[in-house]
Amino acid sequence: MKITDITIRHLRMKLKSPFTTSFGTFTDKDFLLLEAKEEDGTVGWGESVAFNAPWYNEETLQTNWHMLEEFLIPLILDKEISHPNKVNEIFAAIRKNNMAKSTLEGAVWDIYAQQTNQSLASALGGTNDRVEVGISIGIQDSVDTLVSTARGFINEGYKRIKVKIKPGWDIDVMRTLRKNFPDTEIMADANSAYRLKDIDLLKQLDEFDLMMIEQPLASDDIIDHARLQKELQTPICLDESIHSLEDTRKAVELGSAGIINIKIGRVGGLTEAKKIHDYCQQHDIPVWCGGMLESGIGRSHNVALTSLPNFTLPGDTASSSRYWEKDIIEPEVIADDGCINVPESAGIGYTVNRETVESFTVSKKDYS
Ligand code: OSB
Ligand code: MG
Repeated sequence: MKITDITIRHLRMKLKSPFTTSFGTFTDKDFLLLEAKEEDGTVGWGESVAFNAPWYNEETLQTNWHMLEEFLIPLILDKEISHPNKVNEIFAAIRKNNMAKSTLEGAVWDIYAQQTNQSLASALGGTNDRVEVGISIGIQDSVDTLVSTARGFINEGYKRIKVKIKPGWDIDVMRTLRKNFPDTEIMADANSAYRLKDIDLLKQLDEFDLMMIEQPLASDDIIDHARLQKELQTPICLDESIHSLEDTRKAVELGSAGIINIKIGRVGGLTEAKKIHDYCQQHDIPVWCGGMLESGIGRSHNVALTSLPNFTLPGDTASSSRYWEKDIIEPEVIADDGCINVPESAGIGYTVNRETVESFTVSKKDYS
């Protein structure tokens, strides 16, 4: 295939309610949407999960735009691409910038799935037609609010509750949550808010029978996580520290994690995400698909990826309506009783509503 035209748009969508992590609060979601057109007119979409500031990792919406415009798009435009799994080889000379790479690679996968008349899930080798999801709850103003918020999502059927923690919002919060919901699958995500010196505090979390604790230590660490895991009963799940299959192999060999969170953008695209999935499957490491407060495009890619067989733990891809008054795809992503049906039609299996996309567009630029 040959990509002849690309459009990048900066979209801003208002979140229904603010989302707070240990690194900051989101009220709006600013992100890049990439539209690519193949020679035969087929259109594919990719979403960048980079935020507008470098809190989660070093990439931002603007650095992604720069990388795409100056380096990545010129490597793809009007060049013959034999298969979407070759895109990250084409990008190999460019270091890191995984979220930028993933934005373009995702659109190429979408085009390929449509041209071969299969769902994106099937194109990736997915086998599950219904995937389980949980919900990620940000840091709240009070524990009472957290408990009532969690109760609402549990009643909606979400398969597990993930709670953001940070120093001062951790042990007592998790104790109260466990007391209120003795039979619910619960986990905590620290987004790198602790260090190895906090080991005695982190060990107290073992008491609450959590499914896992996600990324307790530094965002670039796999050494201290291995030391911590030896002292903890609760499995550690790595998010921020995993950027590639190689990172995964090293973390698994060191014993830094018992579970891996796969985010397509963080690892540079669907091809690398699938490789990590396959490696973890061979090594009995369960995986789940993380979320980045995506719009419908990113959400649809997450659903397709989650259809692979080793996604045995509920992901973070909740219903569109948990985040947005109106999403940019139709139908919206719907989790009913905590499960999403994987679309079977060709490509991402959802239709992009161009009018809605335009209404959220802050700026755009064409490349051809
Ligand atoms: O660490 O998984 C994370 C949101 C923003 C940045 C990082 C993370 C998150 C979430 C929310 O946990 C996941 C979602 O609902 O999309
Ligand atoms: Mg996380």
